[in-house]
Amino acid sequence: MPVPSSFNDVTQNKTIRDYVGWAWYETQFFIPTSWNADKQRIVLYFGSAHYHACVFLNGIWVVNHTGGHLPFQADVTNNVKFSVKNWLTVALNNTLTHHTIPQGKVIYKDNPEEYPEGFYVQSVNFDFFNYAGIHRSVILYTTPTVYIDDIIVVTKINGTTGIINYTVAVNSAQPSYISPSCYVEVFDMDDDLVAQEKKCQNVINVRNAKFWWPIGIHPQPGYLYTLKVTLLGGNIKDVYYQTVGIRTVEVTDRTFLINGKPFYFMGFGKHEDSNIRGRGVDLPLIVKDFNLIKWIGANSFRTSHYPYAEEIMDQADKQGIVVIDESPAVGLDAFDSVLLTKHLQVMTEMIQRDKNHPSVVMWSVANEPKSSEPEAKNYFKRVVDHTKKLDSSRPVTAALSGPYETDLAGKFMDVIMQNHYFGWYSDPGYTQVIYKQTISVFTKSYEKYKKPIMISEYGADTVVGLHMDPAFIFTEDYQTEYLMEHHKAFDFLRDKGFFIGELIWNFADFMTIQKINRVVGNKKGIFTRERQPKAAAKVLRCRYLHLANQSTLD
Ligand code: E9O
Repeated sequence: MPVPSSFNDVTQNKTIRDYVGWAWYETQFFIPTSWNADKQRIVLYFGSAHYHACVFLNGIWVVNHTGGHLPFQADVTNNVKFSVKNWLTVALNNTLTHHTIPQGKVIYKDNPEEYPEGFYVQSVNFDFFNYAGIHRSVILYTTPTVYIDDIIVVTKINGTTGIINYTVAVNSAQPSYISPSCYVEVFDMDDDLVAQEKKCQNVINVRNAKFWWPIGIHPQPGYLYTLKVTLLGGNIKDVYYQTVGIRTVEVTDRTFLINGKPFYFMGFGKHEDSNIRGRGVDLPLIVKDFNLIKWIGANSFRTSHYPYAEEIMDQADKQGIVVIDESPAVGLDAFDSVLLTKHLQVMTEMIQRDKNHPSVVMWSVANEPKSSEPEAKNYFKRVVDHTKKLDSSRPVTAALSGPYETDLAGKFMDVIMQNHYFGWYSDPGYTQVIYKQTISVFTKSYEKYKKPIMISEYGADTVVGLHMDPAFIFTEDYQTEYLMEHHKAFDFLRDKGFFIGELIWNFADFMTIQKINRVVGNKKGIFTRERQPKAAAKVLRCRYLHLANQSTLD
């Protein structure tokens, strides 16, 4: 099996495509003997592996991880062999249950007259294919034995001064060591040194700073400084380069502010999904997607419905694309303490990984939970409290889809996101209902929550090449008309001042499980799965570029 990739679509074997259970990966590698001579700490790092992973090195267990979308690693200094082959073995299990995030259910069909012996299926609480495999790169890296374990950066702005609040965490593979000191330098994008400090925790002021701005409102979006952290003391030597975007995020009762300026989200819900590699990291695809985002004039996306690869987050930072970082908690339908513990854990891991990305302006804790269930109230209070405890610098949100009247989760959020499908899942074919229903639901929701509100999904399945006029569902003409009706309503709502964004469902067509309302996947893409534009892309491009022109800073 290639790594990184999903295993499902690489072979001609249906059993592998639809596989549920343990899958085994194995590979061999050599390590340079110089790593031994230098007494390096050797770490084995997985960008992600879906879903439960057990890792063995040379036959010895080294680490387990649960959850398919976040990294994990093991110190393998004492497990590796030099001069001879190393064997790396990974057992992966993609089974989803009531107590995994996201949830699923294994259904056994034990009627031998109707089903082959041992037949079972994996049902899932979500609308995308449960791709599995080692989805992101696996890396061996070294550090000195006393090393920089973590860096936390929070930025503020005071007039033209950028304020970088940083904390360096130092760790050691040896039980006792002399605590080193830190030397911290800040370089701008021309590699000029603009500030320096001597402590492992401090505040650095960057005068006349260039701030991190989203694309579309500033001529130089995505400005990044580099924090060079050096450990000093005895023969200790470790260096880490951490990029920093100086920006602030704030929420009032009706606006979303980046660097004190109102920000209007225009973009997409996306997926990590493509032909053959499934959810596996694919660098050309990442670059293509960012080029399409820029071509269409969008400024943001939501990592629906799980944290995306670090390569994607780095691109978002560099290109000034704003990200709503979503946890894998999609479609939760029960809220017990076992699930809660796992949900808190995944929030911890996600914030641990993504806290320093300036592009990440908001944490989305869930998508479409059954938030009218009585247990949802305490559950989401706990999830939001936990998230804010880990990161008080970003607002928290969730994509809600149930009736706002009975929703119990929204009151804990700083921003309300809602998914609505007027003229699609309700009143299909009748685009004339969209304007009124959209205005009505958002106006009333705002009255209930009194918080900034945005649409996090709206969309219509569209089979590329199908045309009909007057528009008919599934045609490109219907998707175009559907969008235009929504845009009229969004403009009305924008004028009211509390409506802060529009994210269309979806960026591109994507694969789902086989079911009778999905014709080889979900076709709500503005682009096809091959990343070619449907007719509606032109409408969207026209709108986004026009709106971006209106919000350009002087
Ligand atoms: C989640 C997303 O992953 N939201 C779904 C998307 C879809 O296309 C899916 O791909 O189905 C839409 C949920 C719609 C909820 C509203 C139902 C209203 C019934 C009348």
